[in-house]
Amino acid sequence: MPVQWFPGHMHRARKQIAAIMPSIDVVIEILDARLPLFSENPMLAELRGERPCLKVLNKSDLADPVVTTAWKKYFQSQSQILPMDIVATDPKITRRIISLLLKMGPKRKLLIKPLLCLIIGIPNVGKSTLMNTLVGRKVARTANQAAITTKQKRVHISDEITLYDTPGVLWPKIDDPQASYMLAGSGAIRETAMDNTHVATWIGQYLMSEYPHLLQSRYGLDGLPDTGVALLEAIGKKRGCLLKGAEVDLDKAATILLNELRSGKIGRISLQRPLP
Ligand SMILES: Nc1nc2c(ncn2[C@@H]2O[C@H](COP(=O)(O)OP(=O)(O)OP(=O)(O)O)[C@@H](O)[C@H]2O)c(=O)[nH]1
Ligand SMILES: [Mg+2]
Repeated sequence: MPVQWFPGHMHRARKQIAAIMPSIDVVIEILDARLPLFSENPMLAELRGERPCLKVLNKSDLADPVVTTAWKKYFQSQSQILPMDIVATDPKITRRIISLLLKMGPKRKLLIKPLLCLIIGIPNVGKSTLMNTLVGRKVARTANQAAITTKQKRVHISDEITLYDTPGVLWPKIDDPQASYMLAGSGAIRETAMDNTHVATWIGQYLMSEYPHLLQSRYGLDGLPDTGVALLEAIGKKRGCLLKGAEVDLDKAATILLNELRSGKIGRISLQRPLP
């Protein structure tokens, strides 16, 4: 199912990123640690070109740690790229990131011209959260919904570094069905742009194959069914999501599964693994 969700503010954001890129010293690209390649926007890679790039695998507290280690190795092999896994809400990351940015940028008299750093990434990966953490106070609104930031924002974090936060940008058409379902499952696509039950059915199937024990323990299931729809029915029954005539409300069960996946209640789950 191809997804087309590219509202007007994303068009504008893409143009603004292209306009400012020539003056940028270091790019901080935030990927979702649970699905690093699906969350890597090819359009942004083109705009970034050969600029030094700190690839931040954010929300690593929600991802399977073994898979995250494999992803860091994968990105280490790319030139001009430094990968690190973080939790953007954790103030302990600040010193490390700032010292890396200063090392990666060109050497110059910083007090005269601060290093210009641009935070980019798809919606809801934690760009504004990272900006707030690096600045040490709340300068940008954050929320667990895609497309919260709609305007580029500049903040001086010290005499040495100026940081730009940008609106999350997807690409005009996501053709790969697996990518679109996983992106929706992670929370990067507004729920109005995709069918919740379809997404949860797909994600449910994936979880049954990759993380069966976490599913069974979260929903108190003795065994697992064969299909994603049957899984939603089982979850709906356990949680009392019933319509008239004892039929399961699949939409409610889908919302439960997706919300509990996104908040980490099911466990630490990665939605993509590097190819062996
Ligand atoms: N568990 C967890 N949640 C995080 C982390 N970083 C950010 N979040 C949450 O993710 C949600 C989205 O964060 P934002 O900073 O608004 O994301 P954004 O990339 O700026 O999103 P847009 O402005 O819509 O593009 C918020 O609810 C944050 O609290 C993290 O490392 N771990
Ligand atoms: Mg934001």
